[in-house]
Amino acid sequence: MQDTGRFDTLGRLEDLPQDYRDELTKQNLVPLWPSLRAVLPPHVPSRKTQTTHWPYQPLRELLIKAGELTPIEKAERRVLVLANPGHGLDKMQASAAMYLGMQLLLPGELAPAHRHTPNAIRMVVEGEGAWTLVNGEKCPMSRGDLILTPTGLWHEHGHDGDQPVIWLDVLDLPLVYYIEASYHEEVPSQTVVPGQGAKAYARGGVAPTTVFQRSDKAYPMLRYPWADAKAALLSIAEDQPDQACVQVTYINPETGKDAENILGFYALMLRPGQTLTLPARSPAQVFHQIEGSADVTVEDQAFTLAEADTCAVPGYTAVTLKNRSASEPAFLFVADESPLHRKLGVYEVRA
Ligand code: 1HN
Repeated sequence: MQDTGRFDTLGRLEDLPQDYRDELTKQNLVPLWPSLRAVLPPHVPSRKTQTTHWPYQPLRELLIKAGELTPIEKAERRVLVLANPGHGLDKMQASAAMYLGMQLLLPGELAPAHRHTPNAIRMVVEGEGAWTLVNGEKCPMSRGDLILTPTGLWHEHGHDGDQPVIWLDVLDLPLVYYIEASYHEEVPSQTVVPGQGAKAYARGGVAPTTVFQRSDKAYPMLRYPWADAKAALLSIAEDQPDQACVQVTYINPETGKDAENILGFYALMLRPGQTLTLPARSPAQVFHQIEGSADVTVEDQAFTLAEADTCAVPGYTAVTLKNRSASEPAFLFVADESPLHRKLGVYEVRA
């Protein structure tokens, strides 16, 4: 046989004498070679994340039921976690780095103030009258609004309306927990301070300035109203009729960088009848249907994202989205692990 310099079949654990293996264990040692191919598979990583679809209607029914079964005082945050079965439901992971939860706040309820090391965002799914207070800034919640609660910022949720309010929480909790950096702190309450980033940065190309100083806040903008993101998508689509991917990134308006450090957030518009294939990229992604509906194809799986449905897709996987309407645009919110992959130098797009 010709020597290729390749070692195709590595030794197994069972190939080693039992007394040798026992001695390794006693010394807290393990041989690498039986596991080498598992941790470094050829060309494509192994992924626990499975393509998973969470239709909104059954989830909503169970969440409303949770509102009857569990008072807010017994929950602090009344959330049903969207758990990816590939990771095991008890791990509360949508992907390696992303946590997803659907949270219910009933009229008059208060989810008390705290802060934690994981970064979070809220994508508002239904209801009016709720608000999140983030480091003193009162952020009203309406369908499609994105609200940041980045690492270390105090936040609490309240509700002055008369119908249930539901939102999607996206956190980098699995990653922060994995690196053993996840903890929280409590505070009795926050004082409301005037001023809103959503107003201060509402016009493109100008930034608030005080005696020639720009804001030095790490997170100058906390609420991204859906009306503004949608208007941006519609005007991009109108201005560039040939452009296939009509997408915006939620950014820190002072730095132009991603709004948070670990996960990326985007809004995507599908033109009427459009089919869009997103190339395989290294980060896992989450899609949430804000308006309209889309057929989703991921490898050999196909399903429909109806309004308010959510799905997770593993990294290194192409995704095809088809707007089911021939007359109306469809809008999706996307969360992914791109900022993390880029910072770590492992970000890839595969042709
Ligand atoms: C959290 O703080 C919230 O503040 C929601 O609404 C979900 C999941 C895990 C850890 C912290 C919130 C959370 C969370």
